[in-house]
Amino acid sequence: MKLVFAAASPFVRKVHVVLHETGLLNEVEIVPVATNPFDSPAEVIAANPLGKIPALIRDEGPSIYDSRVICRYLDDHAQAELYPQARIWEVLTLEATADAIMDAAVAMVYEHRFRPPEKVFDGWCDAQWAKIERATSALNARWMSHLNGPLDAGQIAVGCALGYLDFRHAERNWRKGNDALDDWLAVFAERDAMKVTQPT
Ligand SMILES: N[C@@H](CCC(=O)N[C@@H](CS)C(=O)NCC(=O)O)C(=O)O
Repeated sequence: MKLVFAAASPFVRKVHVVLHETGLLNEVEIVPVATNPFDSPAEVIAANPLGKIPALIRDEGPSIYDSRVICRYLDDHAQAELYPQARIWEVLTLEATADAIMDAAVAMVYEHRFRPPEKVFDGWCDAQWAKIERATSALNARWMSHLNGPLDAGQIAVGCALGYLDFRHAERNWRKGNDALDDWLAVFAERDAMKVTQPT
């Protein structure tokens, strides 16, 4: 299998962490690419017509995307129980929450990176950040017992989403008012899989 990959992407990191945690890393060749909404290399489009990463090129069968599908596929392949049936709706909701944080955070980066400066809409970025604030606050208030439970794909996604906020939006300080989540990340970030996949 081949993983279409960029180290800065939080969605790719999620898959990369799952590869480490499930022991599947040696089964996957990493294919580094640079892609953006205006310019996707042919190898990315061949794996995902939407031009987005990650995509997993399988040895048998068509390529699969997006990160949620790939994580679930790898978990199934490794029988790793990162999507335990007993907690499946909570795990999927947690992963969806983390992915939405990533979507909003990446959109803020793109707003500055790809628009001419005079067309950057600060109010729109603030609205994206408001989504992130509501989501991190909900995680802090309602999800701590789940986050502190046995490892699952929802926790991995949250770890990668918060890591991306530190990487790209540190000045907005998601930690303010979210002490429990901050404490949780300090421990979770010490996992080997998180340490070796830090965004660059
Ligand atoms: N829902 C997708 C989101 C993937 C995504 O937005 N990836 C970004 C990189 S962080 C990308 O490929 N951007 C290029 C584009 O939007 O065309 C997933 O979970 O894989």
